[in-house]
Amino acid sequence: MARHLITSAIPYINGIKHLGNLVGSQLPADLYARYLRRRGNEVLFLCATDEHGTPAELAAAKAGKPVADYCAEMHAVQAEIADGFRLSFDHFGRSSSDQNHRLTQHFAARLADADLIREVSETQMYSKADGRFLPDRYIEGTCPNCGFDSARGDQCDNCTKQLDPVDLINPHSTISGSTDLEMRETKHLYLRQSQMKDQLEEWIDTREGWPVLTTSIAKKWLNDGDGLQDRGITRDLDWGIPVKRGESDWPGMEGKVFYVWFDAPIEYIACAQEWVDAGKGADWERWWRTDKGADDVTYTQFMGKDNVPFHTLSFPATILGSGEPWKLVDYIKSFNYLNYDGGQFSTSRGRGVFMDQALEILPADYWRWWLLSHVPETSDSEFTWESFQSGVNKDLADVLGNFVSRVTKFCRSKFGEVVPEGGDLGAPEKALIATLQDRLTAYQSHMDSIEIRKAAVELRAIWVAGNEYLQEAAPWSTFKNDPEAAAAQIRFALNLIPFYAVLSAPFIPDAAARMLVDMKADDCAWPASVEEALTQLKAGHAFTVPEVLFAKITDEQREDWQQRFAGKRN
Ligand code: B3M
Ligand code: ZN
Repeated sequence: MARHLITSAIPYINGIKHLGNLVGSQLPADLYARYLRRRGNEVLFLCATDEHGTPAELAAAKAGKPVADYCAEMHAVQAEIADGFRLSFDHFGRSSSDQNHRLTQHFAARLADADLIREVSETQMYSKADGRFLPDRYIEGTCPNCGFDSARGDQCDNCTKQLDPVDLINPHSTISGSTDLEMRETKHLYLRQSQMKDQLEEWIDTREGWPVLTTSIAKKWLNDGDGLQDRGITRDLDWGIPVKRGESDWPGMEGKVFYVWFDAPIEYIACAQEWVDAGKGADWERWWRTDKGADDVTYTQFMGKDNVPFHTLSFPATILGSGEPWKLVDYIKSFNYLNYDGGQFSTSRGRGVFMDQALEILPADYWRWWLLSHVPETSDSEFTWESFQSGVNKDLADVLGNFVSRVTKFCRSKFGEVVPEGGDLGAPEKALIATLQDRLTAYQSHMDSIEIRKAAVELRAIWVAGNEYLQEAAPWSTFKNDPEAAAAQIRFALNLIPFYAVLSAPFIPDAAARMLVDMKADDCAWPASVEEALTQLKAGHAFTVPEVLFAKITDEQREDWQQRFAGKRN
């Protein structure tokens, strides 16, 4: 049994995420995890909340709560919503866990021992109005690289360049808006990434078949200007992981914490420890330590493109620099952005659909199907209500749902809720089996290579093929002259239902589960041969006609939602 470690970028704790966030990491990661499990692999699928840094502090301040309380509450909220979307994490951890504190401090010690950390006395932006230093999101200004006017202190969201607050043009405090900023002396730790440039570049150059989006971003920052820059990994903040060298104090670093982007990826490892400590697993090292069996593991990470520099450069620098046998990522699947109805999703302006709202109006499968079949894989893509309505109504209701309903209802009316006796498979059935065998092979190969849109197209074609068969075989006509032949057609068509359910489960797990339960076929395995799979339900096997699997979205609903989500949440 092959072993797969899968991580999704860990969402910031600072509020409920929108559908653009969901489709950029957690949802495709879940699709892949569900697929690999169904194919019989051993999978460890991890995600967590990213609880440190300025996003957490700012959000807690806005909510008027102590940061620790705010994080605990929001973690529970995000966990519940993840559950609602059926994200099948083996563990949903917290970057503020004790495990991550210890591990982050451990990595810092190893890097310092390897002479990969230097202490820098530098001047940082200090706001007199706010009485504090302004790291990262506490400061915004114009990006020196692309001119975007709301670049943050640590990164430009427009061009993905990693920044330092002092790089920004026309900076201002995001707490008070004050531009009365001055440079004050403070001491920080820097990770000497520049020392590791060649090692990182060699590692990236030897990765096979990585998406261009991933490698091009990595190469860009490796060779940008003077090459890979050292990165500050500490901050003047209250909330975070205290700067320590292992268990020892770090003289001069009192009262400082590690930069959120230093400890967040380490949480991928700490999360596996949390998973064990929560009693859900027995051994985390066989997933993460190459000296303890993890070299047999295939490790795939999922993330939006803005997160790529941290996963191709900073985190590998931490891992490689430690000199310890940690597992490095094998494949990074990165995504472009999903836009919303002619603009961008906006958390601050409440523009677009947020995860909690989505589940209030429709079941998870509807969203999963549309989002995954429109995932921004090769370019940015756009959510429009028209496209969503048409995806749900045509693909789910008219094609898959309708097939299941026609077949089961016709059977019930003529033969009862039981698979009928009938003749052998004829030429049309054998032709469909051959078509489906080819399509299954294509579907598997797209899923194996995580080409999600292609996989969705293939899955839909598999559903369509069943509808076309039904249309041509027309058992309702056959029945008039030859009830036995009609019975054989229906028996064959009934067998397509569990087959569809198993193949569709990674995309639409709830509907798939219902189909299997109603067909009393919940022990169905991934099909090795289509012919075998389609003769599994024998004559005499009882089933229940499923409830309507997918309700159509009406024009009225669509218009109503379009207005409701146009902006100004709260
Ligand atoms: N929390 C950014 C984001 O949510 C960040 C990802 C961390 S992955 C280690 O987009
Ligand atoms: Zn920029």
